Amino acid sequence: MQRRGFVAGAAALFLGACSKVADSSAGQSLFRASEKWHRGAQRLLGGGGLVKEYDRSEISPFFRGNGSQTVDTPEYAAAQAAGFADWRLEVTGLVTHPLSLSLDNLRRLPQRTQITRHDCVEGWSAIGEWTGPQLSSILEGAQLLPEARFIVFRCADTLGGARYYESIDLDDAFHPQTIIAHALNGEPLPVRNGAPLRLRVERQLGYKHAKYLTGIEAVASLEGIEGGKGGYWEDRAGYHWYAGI
Ligand SMILES: Nc1nc2c(c(=O)[nH]1)N[C@H]1C(S)=C(S)[C@@H](COP(=O)(O)O)O[C@H]1N2
Ligand SMILES: [Mo]
Repeated sequence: MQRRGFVAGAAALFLGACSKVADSSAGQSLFRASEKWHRGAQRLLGGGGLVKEYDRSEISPFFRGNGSQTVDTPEYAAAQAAGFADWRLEVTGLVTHPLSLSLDNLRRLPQRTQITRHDCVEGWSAIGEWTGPQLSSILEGAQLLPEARFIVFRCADTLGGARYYESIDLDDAFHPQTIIAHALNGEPLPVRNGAPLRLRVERQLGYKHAKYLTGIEAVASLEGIEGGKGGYWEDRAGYHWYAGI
């Protein structure tokens, strides 16, 4: 019953967020999606479970930035100057209801806050408190088509001339600790950490946590997307696509 209340609330928010969504069909599809979600969640909780969450006292005094530390375009500078008021997260690909979500839309979804440890392959770690909606709520609103198997994350920054991107499977996409974070340690995300939106996918290494998010795309296969290996570093340096910790 609690779940139903939550889903009804999420449906109302998405109806407000997206004019493409027709009232009754969206409501029904959210119920169906929630049942599917529940099966997935039970499987996950029975299997892998949650990664460790830390105490407030363990938060690192400074969460360093790594890789891109800003987005070097006039558009990003303008967006930053405007407090990211016009930033949109586009939800596209194999979904019934494409969405275009503002930061306000994302802040009004049910929020999850988690204090986790970030591990970078370059040999450093930091503990931070991240807040944002679960990716699962967003995907419930968009309603994945049955062919969807991966979620691709599109970023605003380029590194060495190529756009950063990442991807995860649906197990990680629907994991309770997978969130689209808009805040770090109770403040809007600093630019170096991916303002205004970044992925937290807590069972995997740092390079999977795409910063400067502009889009989420549901796809059936990673073939044909950029270098075809599912991520910026996977394409270039042979990093593993599944970077489980
Ligand atoms: N868009 C984008 N996302 C990115 C990167 C990047 O360069 N661009 N670097 C990755 C790497 S290797 C790490 S360790 C983390 C660093 O996150 P931080 O800058 O918040 O420390 O972001 C990841 N996500
Ligand atoms: Mo990293």
